[in-house]
Amino acid sequence: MNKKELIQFEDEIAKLFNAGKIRAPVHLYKGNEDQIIDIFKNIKKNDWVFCSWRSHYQCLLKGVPPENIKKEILEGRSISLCFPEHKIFSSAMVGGVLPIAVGTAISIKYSKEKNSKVYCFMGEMTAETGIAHESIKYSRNLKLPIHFIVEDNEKSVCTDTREAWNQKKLSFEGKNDEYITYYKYKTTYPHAGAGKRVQF
Ligand SMILES: Cc1ncc(C[n+]2csc(CCOP(=O)(O)OP(=O)(O)O)c2C)c(N)n1
Repeated sequence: MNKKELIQFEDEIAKLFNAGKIRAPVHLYKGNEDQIIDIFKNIKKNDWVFCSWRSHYQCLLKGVPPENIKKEILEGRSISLCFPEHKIFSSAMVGGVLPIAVGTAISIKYSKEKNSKVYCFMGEMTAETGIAHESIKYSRNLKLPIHFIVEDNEKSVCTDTREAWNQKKLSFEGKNDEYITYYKYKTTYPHAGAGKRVQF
């Protein structure tokens, strides 16, 4: 799936949401297409992907058919999209998937099935939580087959993340190594919803 197709998918969901066809929260991406496409060049079919409430792009890039994703979203499940047959899982809890992702990486490390890796996406506010710090530290120290992606849109709902922590440079800002990819993007969508109707 290319950049244009990703944007088209989100724009269609935005229209459906604003028209009142989706009666549950949606969290849309915009402005990070180049970065996320680049990350998915390394993610294979057999790898595991863990996401937050914002996961439409990951599902599309993992190979879930767009019509299946749209169906789930229309049924109100955008916030926690899970497609086990495609090895992609999401949680609407801040930090919710992180220990599950780490546990999956532990299980790969100690099983005979060595041909898969875990990729775990999180926002920059999630990356500042204790559970993120512990998950990343543990994964590095035990050399687990996992890679964390920190996506920085500078906001936690409506709060400026750097202001909230009184911290000019965030904990993983600029990190790009075997265990972490950090990138910044500017979205044109609000935290949730699509600018009209009810916001969460
Ligand atoms: C345990 C928990 N606390 C609070 C929330 C409410 N909440 C939803 S998203 C969010 C902000 C997360 O910001 P960030 O990690 O930067 O991700 P973004 O939404 O910007 O992609 C918060 C506080 C939640 N979902 N779960």
